[in-house]
Amino acid sequence: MRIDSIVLREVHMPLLHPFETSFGVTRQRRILLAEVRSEGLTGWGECTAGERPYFSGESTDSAWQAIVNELGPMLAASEPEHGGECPAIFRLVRGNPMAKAALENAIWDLEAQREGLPLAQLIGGVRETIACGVSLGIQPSIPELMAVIEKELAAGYQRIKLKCKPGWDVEVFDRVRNRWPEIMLSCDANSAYKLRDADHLTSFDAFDLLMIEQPLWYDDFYYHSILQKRLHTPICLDESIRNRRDVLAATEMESCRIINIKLGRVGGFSEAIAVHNAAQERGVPVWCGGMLESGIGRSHNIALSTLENFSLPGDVSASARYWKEDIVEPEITVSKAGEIEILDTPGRGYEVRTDLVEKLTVRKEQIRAFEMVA
Ligand code: OSB
Ligand code: MG
Repeated sequence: MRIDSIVLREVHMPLLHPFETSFGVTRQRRILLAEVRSEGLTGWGECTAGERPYFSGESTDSAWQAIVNELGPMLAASEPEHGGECPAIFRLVRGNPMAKAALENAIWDLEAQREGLPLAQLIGGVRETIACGVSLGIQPSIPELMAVIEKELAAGYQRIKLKCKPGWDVEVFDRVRNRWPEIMLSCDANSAYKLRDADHLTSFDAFDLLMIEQPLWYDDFYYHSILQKRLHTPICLDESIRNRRDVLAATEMESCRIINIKLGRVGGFSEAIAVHNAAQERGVPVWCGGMLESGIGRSHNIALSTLENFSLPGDVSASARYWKEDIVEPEITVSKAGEIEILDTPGRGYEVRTDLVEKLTVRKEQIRAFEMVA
C-alpha cells in the first residue's frame, strides 16, 4: 500500500483516578497517536510509552523524537503490503519498541480494513469475547482499596491485580484474602524487590495468588529463575520479555510460568504474535497487559487478546475506568460477566472521535519521507 500521509499527535488525557505503582503516580496521560493514511483508508496506532522513562527507557518525548526523526520517514518511504513487514522497515533503529509499535499497529489496522476483516480475524484470533481483569494502583489506605475491589467485582471483572511494593504487600493481601477467599487475585511489583527479599516473597505463597508479576529487576531472567525455584506462586514476567527470544530464554531458565504480553513493549503485532506462539509451544499461558491506553491502544489490545493462548484475564478493562470521555466510539464496555465482545467491523472496530482528538491535541506533526537525492 502507498503511504499517503503520516500525522503524529500528542494528546493529553486526564485519568479519572491517579494510578500509583512502585515507580510513581500518573495523573494525566500524554499519549502519542499515529494516523496513517493510505489509498482512502486511515489506520491508527497508539504509543504506550509513559510520561517518564520509568517502566522502560522510553517516554512520550523520546518516542516523539524516534518517530519524527527516524521511524516515520522510514515508513513514509516504504510501501508495506502487510503490518508484518514493519520490523524489517525499522530494522536499522535499535530499541524504541513502543515508538515502532505505534506505527506498525496502524499498518495492521489499515491492512485489516483493506481486507474487510476485523483485526482480530486478520491475526488469527479465535475468541468472540475476551476475559477482563483490573489492575488496581496502590491506594492511600487499605479501606479505600477494599472499596475499589468491591466496586470492580460488582462490575463483573474476573481477576483483581494489586500493585504492590515493600510496605504495601502481605498486610494488604491478608485483608483482601480474608474478605474474598475465592477471587482470582494477583500482584504486580514492577521490580520493587531484590533477591535478598526472597524470604519475604515466599510469604506471598500463603495468599493463593494466581501470579506475582515482575518482582525483580526489569531486565532480568537469571535472578527470577532463582526466585521461582523458591516460590510456589508462579512468577509472571512483564518488563523482562521484549521479544520471542526472551520467551525462549525465560522458559529455558524457568524464570517464569506465565507471560504478560504488551504490544508496545515488544514492538507491535508481529513480535506480539511471535511471543504468543513461542509461549504456546512451551505450554506457558499468556495474558494481555495494559499501559493506561486510550480507546485506540485498547482496541489493539482487544484484538490481540483473541489469540488462542490468551487463556488468563487481561488488564484490558472498560474506557469508563480511566476516562470521563474516551476518544473512540462506541466506548469500550465490559459485561457483567467480565467480558469484552469482539466487534465484527473491519480493522480495529472502534471509530476514532476525530473532533475530540483534535481538541485534545497539544502538538501535531506531518511526517515526510526522507528527501530522495537524485
Ligand atoms: O506493569 O502492568 C503494568 C500501567 C502502567 C505501567 C505498567 C503497568 C500498568 C498497569 C495498568 O498495570 C494496566 C491498565 O492499563 O489498566
Ligand atoms: Mg506489569
